[in-house]
Amino acid sequence: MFKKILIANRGEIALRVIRTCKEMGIKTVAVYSKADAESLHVRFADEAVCIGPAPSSESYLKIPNIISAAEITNADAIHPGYGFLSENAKFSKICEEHEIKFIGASAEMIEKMGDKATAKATMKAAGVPCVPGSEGIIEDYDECLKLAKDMGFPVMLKATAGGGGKGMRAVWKEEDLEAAWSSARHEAGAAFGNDGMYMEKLIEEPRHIEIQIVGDSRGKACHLSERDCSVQRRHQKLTEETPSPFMTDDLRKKMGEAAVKAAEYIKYEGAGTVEFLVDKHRNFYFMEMNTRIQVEHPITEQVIDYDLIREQILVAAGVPISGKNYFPKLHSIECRINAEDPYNAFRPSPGVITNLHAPGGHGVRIDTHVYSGYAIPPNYDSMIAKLITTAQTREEAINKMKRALDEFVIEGVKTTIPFHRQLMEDQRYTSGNYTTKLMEDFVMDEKYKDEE
Ligand code: MV4
Repeated sequence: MFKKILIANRGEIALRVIRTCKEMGIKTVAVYSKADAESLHVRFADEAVCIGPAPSSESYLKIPNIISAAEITNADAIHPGYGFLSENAKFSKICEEHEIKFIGASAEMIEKMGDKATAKATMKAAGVPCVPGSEGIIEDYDECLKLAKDMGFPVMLKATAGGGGKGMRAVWKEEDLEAAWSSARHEAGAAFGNDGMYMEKLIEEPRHIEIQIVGDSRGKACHLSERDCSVQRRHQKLTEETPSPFMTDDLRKKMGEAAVKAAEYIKYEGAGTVEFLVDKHRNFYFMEMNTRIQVEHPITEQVIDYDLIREQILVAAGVPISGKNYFPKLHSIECRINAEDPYNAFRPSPGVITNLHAPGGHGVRIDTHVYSGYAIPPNYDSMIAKLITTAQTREEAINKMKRALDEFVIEGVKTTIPFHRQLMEDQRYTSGNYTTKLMEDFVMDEKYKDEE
């Protein structure tokens, strides 16, 4: 087993990894930027190394600084968390070259799954259902037009290097195709330095349902059921839940089997997520595979009583998995509490938290790095806490969430708490009958505003 793990991340996920390491008797090294000197991950780790100034590009993304920190402290593994270097093939490779175990995917795997057209072709070969569309990259506009006409509108143009909706266009009729093709291609080229495009049939009003998987070094994989992540705004998830209110036992079995097939086909090692689009007829299609631990992993942990970070560490150390699949026994919901103003287009609201009271009680979990007096730096993403409630049923988990949101006091900055209060009472949410379109016409009601 590893003796010392360096955590190449910040915020709540750095703390989350440190907690499991402590429970496993593994020493920890925190790295931090100058903006994070007062952060809890620095305080709770056994050692801490400053790796540069506030901008991520000069600290949390600076590979030589992180490798140096690992070498100075004699860390034998690096946990990258999510974001930053977690899906950076070069970093994974450099760790390997320095004989530091990267607790994540191999460079080869990251490259294969990071290129969406390649990932899709791989999954199709594995026998995982994919959205009908082009065979790989489209050569030119002539081919694009022919494909769209053969397939029939509406279609979706996607950038192979894409993610977060960049370089993606839904096209409903032929006269809009050429403009969409060229603007999506330019957007992708500028954003990723890769303007490769592919095409799919548009899935209307889909749900985003993902399957958590774990694979081991013997090539065996298992799944840990689904998370419904359909509540998103501009490709940012706001809340997630498991089980999905749209799920059936039969669909869970099929999607779980497809995800395991995907993982075993590529001999996936570690924790990963296979994302699917699910249409209104409960057809499901492979969308993307994430080769990292995800923000929303705690809801899975809550309903199947399993520590995913511990499992990542064990698998990275070569311990085989049990091989059995896991099914939810409870219902769990996560609300991402961001320092953003939901009444002002979710604009970031950095600053000092002047007063904080976190909710508690049965079935309430909070993963956070913030405290009263903490200054939220403007340099990083705005998530400051994850509020997770778990109960026997969805209705109870929602009621518990409402209660916990009402107890939560965060003063000094605007937060998304009022949004979540409203969502938990929105009929579209409470009925469970929501899709990725939910946020398109969501209007904040003043009555959920905190009194000032
Ligand atoms: C789609 C789609 C409809 N049809 N593909 C958005 C991000 C990217 N990774 C894939 N996405 C989509 N792909 C086809 N063929 C709709 C989306 C989509 C979406 C997917 C999941 C969650 C939220 C979304 C919001 C808008 C569009």
